[in-house]
Amino acid sequence: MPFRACFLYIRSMSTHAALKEAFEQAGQGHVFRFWDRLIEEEREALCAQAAQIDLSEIDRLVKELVFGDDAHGIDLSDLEPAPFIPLPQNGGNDAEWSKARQLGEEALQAGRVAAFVVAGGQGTRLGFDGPKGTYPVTPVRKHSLFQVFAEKIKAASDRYGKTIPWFIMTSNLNYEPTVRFFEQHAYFGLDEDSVHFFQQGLMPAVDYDGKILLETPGRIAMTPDGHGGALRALVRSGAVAKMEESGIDVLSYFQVDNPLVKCIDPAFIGFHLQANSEMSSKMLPKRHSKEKLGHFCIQRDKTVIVEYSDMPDELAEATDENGTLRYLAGSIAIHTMSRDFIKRMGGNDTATSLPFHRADKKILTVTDEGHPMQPESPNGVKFEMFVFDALPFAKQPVILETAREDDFSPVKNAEGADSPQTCKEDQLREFTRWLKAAGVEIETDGTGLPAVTFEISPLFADSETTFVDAWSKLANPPAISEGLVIE
Ligand code: UD2
Repeated sequence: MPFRACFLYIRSMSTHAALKEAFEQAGQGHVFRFWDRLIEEEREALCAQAAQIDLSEIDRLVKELVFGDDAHGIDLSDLEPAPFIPLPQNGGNDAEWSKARQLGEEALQAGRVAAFVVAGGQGTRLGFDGPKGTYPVTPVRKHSLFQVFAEKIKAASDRYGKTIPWFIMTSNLNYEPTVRFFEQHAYFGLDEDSVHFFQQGLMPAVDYDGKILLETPGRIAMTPDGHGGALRALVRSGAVAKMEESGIDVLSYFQVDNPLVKCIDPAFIGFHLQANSEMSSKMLPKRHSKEKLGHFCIQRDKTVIVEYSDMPDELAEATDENGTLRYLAGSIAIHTMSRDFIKRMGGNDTATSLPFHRADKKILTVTDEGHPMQPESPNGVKFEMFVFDALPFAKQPVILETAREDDFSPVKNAEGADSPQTCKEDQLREFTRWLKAAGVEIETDGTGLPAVTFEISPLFADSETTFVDAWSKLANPPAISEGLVIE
């Protein structure tokens, strides 16, 4: 045997022996059951995966979340609806909003803010093959979600005179194609050095007997650890250190599926800073009790979000004397976080570690003979952390109302609610409102949907105010017609 092969062989045998022993003691020795038929590289890779797994954590999670009485492990005691700061048009104080906006703008001009998108999910519901951020979402040009965000971030950077760095969390499922997509599109006009990709952590999936699943005879089924893994990953990837070096202390967090999001919202940043908050979140009134948005609640003086699927019907459906939902405030997963909070939450202190949630999934695995097996119904459990579980740890959390039509229309499902069709229509309604605000007459149906499909580039305008201003400066404003792109 050549020297290197011999060295690798001896090393993998000794690593293997130690790992196998530890896995056997933890009742997970089956992970190595195909060892004899693996080639050297596969053995190395399997050992590398196995070495990442915290067996005592898996043992605890299996006991709590797979076998536990309350398998979802959610504490629903003492919940009350959470208060929020309303929009000016809904009773909020105009002067306070202006002051907050100004404070946020000052922070942006001082270069204190970075953008952050979580894009490590699989997007299985949409049935789109590829990283979700590459989904062609705009009505005319079919620009990708990533391009929309990139252009909004560029527009804000130009407006405030400071480059806004952008952190992008991917996972083992989509890191390479995501980076390639940005390279192919020349970073959508952003400075390449201001875009930072990193991967989130992984957790092994287990079957209903609590046994770690193999994806192939030589590979453990490892899956992303949920968007809550962002806090650890921001620290471990060096993103927090980068923020420190460049004087950034505020992170604007959003999800990859929502092209309407104000990636950078000065008023939101301002309210967060003014309150000395560590983590702030946007809310909007739920359309109905079953809308798939987490519920903002207060639980024993702490602000918490209870995911819609965990909220008991009698609470979700409860109404006040006016017939309004008691738990009206829905979370649209837009947050502002302070850098030091991320550092504290993403470190190794178990006192600040986020809980794991159980997700029952169809997990590709192998038969006893080692043949691939794609299950037709859920065959196991993934463990995921949710970023909003950081809220109860945050000092002075602010919950701020936002207008749905200006901030939220996600692409989640192939059809029906939150689909490409509803999202396209919501983009068109927003563009139309901006045109009307600029005094342009445009025919719409009763829902504000225009008869023609057109598009406004975020580089032309990214809000009603910026649109009205930019439009007023056009020497020859175009007629609004099918396929028009205002850029
Ligand atoms: C989320 C919220 C829901 C509501 C809704 C608004 C949870 C559990 N629920 O529901 O309350 O706010 O959004 O749209 O968050 N992701 C990762 N890594 C992972 C898993 C997910 O980066 O391991 C990203 C994913 O790429 C996406 C975001 O997190 O950008 C949301 O993921 P989702 O589609 O699973 O969340 P959803 O729609 O169930």
